[in-house]
Amino acid sequence: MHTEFFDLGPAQGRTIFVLPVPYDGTASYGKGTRLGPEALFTASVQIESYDAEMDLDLGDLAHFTPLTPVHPPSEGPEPLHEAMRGRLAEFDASTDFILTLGGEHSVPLPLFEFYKAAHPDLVILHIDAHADLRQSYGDTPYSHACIMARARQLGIPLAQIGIRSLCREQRDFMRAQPKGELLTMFAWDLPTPCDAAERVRSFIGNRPLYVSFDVDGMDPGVIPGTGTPEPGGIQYAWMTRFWKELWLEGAGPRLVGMDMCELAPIPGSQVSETAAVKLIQRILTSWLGQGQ
Ligand SMILES: [Mn+2]
Repeated sequence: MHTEFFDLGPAQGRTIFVLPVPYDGTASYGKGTRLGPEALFTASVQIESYDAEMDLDLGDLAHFTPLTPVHPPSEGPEPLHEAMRGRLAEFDASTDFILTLGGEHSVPLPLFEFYKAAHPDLVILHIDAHADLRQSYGDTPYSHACIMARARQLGIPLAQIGIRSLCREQRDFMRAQPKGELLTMFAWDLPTPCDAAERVRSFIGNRPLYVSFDVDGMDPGVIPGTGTPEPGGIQYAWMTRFWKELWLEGAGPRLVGMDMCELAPIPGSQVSETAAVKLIQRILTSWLGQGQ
């Protein structure tokens, strides 16, 4: 694993801990997300830290402290989650910002628990093609297809963007959620980025925010390197504009942590990891640079 995430020069601004979790044990179709963290590290040092549209440089706002990867000690998601909980015990959820790099989308459950314990009113913003609201899949409630059902079980309100693949059971689950606990923006009915940001801001209010980003929420034309691709996803310009709008003029929510999951690099192509890393950059730049 590389020691540098982005190429930023002297350490300035907010400390971002980077936690690589190279795991694809429950992946149900294409494998390879265990290679995601390494690809994201490699791509990160190739892109400009200056975001020309924002007129902000990530290097002025943040510096990254990579952590050693958490490897699954044995088969199944539960031992991985236990290993992650052990690692997270070294950190303080009320102050430490952890950027988790998956790995598949079963990975961030311990992060949800970690931040929820310190921030009881935590809200998750979930970017994904899949609703991930199955109660169980492949004989485990900890599958990547169930991660947001587990978040709801923890009592965490959920805003979802880009959803376009779900079963009837999940639609019924969505409809049964108490008012104010679930906001789903389906991919076929996306508002403008500005309107979406407004809706998400009013859903979150003053509560702390965790972003859980499955790269397959993006259109496969933008990020083809993922295990369970779905056509008709979010376009790059929409997504980058959304983050910019979310924190426009300092009006946006307080971000406490985030993850980027489900990147499965395609050998010989750097398209997917480059787009994913640029989205991480845009999220952090929009949040940390708000009001500047
Ligand atoms: Mn997904």
